[in-house]
Amino acid sequence: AEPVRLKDYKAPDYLIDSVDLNVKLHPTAARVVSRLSIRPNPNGRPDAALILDGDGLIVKSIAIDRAAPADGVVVVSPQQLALANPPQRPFTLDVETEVNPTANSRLMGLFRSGSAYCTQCEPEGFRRITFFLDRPDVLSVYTVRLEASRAEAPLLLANGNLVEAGELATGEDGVARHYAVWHDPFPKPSYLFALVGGDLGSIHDAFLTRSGRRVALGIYVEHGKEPLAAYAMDSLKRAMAWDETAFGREYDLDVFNIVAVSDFNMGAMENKGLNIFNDKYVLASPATATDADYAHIEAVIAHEYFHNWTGNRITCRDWFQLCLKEGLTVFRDHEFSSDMRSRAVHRIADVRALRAAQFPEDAGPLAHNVRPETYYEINNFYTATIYEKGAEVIRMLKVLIGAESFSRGMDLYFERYDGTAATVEDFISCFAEASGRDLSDFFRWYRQSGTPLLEAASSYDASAGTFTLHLEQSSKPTPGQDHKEPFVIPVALGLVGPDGDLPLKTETDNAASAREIESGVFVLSTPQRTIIFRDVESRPALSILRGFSAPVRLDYAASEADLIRLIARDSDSFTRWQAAQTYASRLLTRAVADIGAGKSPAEDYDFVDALASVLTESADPAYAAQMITLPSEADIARDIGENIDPDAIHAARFGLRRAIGKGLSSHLHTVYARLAPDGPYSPDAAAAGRRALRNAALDLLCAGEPEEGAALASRQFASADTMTDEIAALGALAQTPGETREAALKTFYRRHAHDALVVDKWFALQAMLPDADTLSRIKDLTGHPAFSFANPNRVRSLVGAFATGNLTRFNAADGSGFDFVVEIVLCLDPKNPQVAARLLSAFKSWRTLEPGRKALAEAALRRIAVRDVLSADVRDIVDRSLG
Ligand code: BAL
Ligand code: ZN
Repeated sequence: AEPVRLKDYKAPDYLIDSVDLNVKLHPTAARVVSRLSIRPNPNGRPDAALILDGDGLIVKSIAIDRAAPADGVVVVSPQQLALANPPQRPFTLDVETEVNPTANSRLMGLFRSGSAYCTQCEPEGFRRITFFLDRPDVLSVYTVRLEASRAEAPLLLANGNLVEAGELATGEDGVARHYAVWHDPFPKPSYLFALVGGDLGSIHDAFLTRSGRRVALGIYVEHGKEPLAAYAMDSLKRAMAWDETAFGREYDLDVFNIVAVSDFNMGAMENKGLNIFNDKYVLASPATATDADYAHIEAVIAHEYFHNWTGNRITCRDWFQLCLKEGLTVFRDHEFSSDMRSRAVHRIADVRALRAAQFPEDAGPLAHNVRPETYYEINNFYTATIYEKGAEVIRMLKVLIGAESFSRGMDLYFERYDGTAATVEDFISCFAEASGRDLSDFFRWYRQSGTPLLEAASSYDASAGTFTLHLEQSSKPTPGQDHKEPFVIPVALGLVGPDGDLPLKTETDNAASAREIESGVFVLSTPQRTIIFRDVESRPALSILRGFSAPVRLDYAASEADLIRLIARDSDSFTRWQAAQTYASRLLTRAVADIGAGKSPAEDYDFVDALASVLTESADPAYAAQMITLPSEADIARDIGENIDPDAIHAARFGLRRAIGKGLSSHLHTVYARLAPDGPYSPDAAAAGRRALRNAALDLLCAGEPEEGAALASRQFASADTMTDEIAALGALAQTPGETREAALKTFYRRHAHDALVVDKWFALQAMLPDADTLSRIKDLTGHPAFSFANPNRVRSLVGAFATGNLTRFNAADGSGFDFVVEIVLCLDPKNPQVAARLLSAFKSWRTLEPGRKALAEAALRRIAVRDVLSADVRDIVDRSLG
């Protein structure tokens, strides 16, 4: 097949002004009657054929201007409805189709989750409901009439506002039916269409917008789970209020509904006025959801709500512009969470996530631009690069042009592009105009893939009192891009003396350098740059990339004494944390080399002492928890970069955890006792921070003093009244194979067997055990009565957690981990290609492995590649992975 190319974009030849849908819900034969008001697009090609997209549709009837078309006028197949010579004036097209929601295992289009009917249309699911110009630049006003058995689906929801509802005469089958009509006045692309029918419980609230509009809020969940939606509702109201003050964005319909379902490919979906959610991002109680779950719920509820402006009111011209809505909306939800919680801690968590998910993507065969230029399967572009790097690029833009210009640019964007399908160029042009700056070089962040390497070198001249900093950027080739132009990299920095930040003075004092000095942000837009700081009285420690001002890899040979100074004195909370990570990474990299050479790694007391000071001096437990949490095994693998031996990495990390646990034993015990739960539960950031630090201390104690640690963990496991503490204790106990662990796992399952989201945690924890027999445990668990390949959350919790979260066992030296994941991908592909393809992308770093594992990973991928029948989703990932 040929890829879709950005350069081939053409405006649609026809527009669809309005869509009237009449949907009769039925488990196996839902009927969809669609009436489209179509007209030629004045910007399209005259007399062009009209080709509507379909996917697996059974056609029952067709009419043009309400009359049956003559033979040959319309050519239909399950995948397409074509009119070779459509009227060159406005006309209506009526099509009746039938679909089977129960058989829809792809969870795209109209499908069932439990007994409920729901939809997922982004990116190309609407064509699985009816024939349409299923592309984001065709905006239509939708009126949707839903009809269903009242017993089966007392609840009928669609986009927009409810216009009418009522009973229908009982039919010949004796079924009492009812209907509801929904109208969405805002023109929208088909990917934002949604409907829900079912028997669900709900909670309700209201929000008064700043201009006085009263919005009825509803969250719909499985009966009995209503109390678990309270935090989601609270998050929604906070998000609505925040978007008014932070971005001047007000909600625009009379209703905002959220429906939680348990079978969902994505996290959630921003359908206009009717968000549909994976229930994992809605349901929470202290006893079933961790603090991380609460934070995710708050972030995802906000994210989907924020799409109402960034995605829905202004949508994307084509799918190449996906980051226009996703990167921007992630940026907005990060800002929201930072305002709701600790900005410092949030930034660290966001950067950890970016490095864990996006950096490996950008460094491997699946690397792609933030704004891609070709694709075979758009489903595979809902990636960390589009989302997380897309958000980082916007954050960088704000750092570069300043908060005020950024805010003016956003206002301009909303004003100018409201009601349109826009491009990334449109977006960036608003900031160029608002700031008066030429952003054409900055645009390279959208056009070039790969993470740039920023190399910094410095020298200090005591007699001249100068500190010279040399910056250099380079970028390795990525698929399809051998040569890169220099990126525009804002480098936020400071010089730190023994007592804290030193004033910055540079040798040049023109207006540009004055601006840089004032902001602390030095822009590297060429391959190299040298900056000389003057009046520097003693050798400073360089604090570079403050706030993680650009998504780059940094190579700077800071001395260990400098790192210790930064850990103690850096005024920037991000670089202070980074100094501890850099120090740890250095020790770990050395330890991996030692282990590889058959030596035992040397201990480093200075680092342990520095962490001791953090524990005694830090006023913010959440921040201290981040400081004492070592880089993950995947972080270490990335820092090493090539010839990866995951077993050596695991051993090195375990060794350092043990050394810290031993060395800081008394500090950790003190912290653990001091932060014991007191008072009523609160999900807020302060209380969550105390739990985070206490559990980080427990983890290190278990490594340093296995017996004492296990005793603490057992007590915590028995008495925990929050899921955060319970699963942390279980995780701590699970570090040591044996009876205690197995008994705790059994107890946990018994306690929570009725709660699918908690059972997911139970599967995931076992999938990530580093033990040699983990794979056979996982294979057994696929036969567990609670396991199902049909539920994406379950597959992700067991197989996904194994493939992405268990570095040693997935990359086992005998290739068994690869073989297992390949087998699952092949078995899942015919049923749910999106979930299968996502699993397969766990192979994205296979080329960095040591030669033995690398060969086995390649052989496993080739076993997929040679298959004749694969979904487009899996074909695309496997071909690019091997490419
Ligand atoms: N648009 C897909 C789900 C999300 O990013 O909000
Ligand atoms: Zn989104």
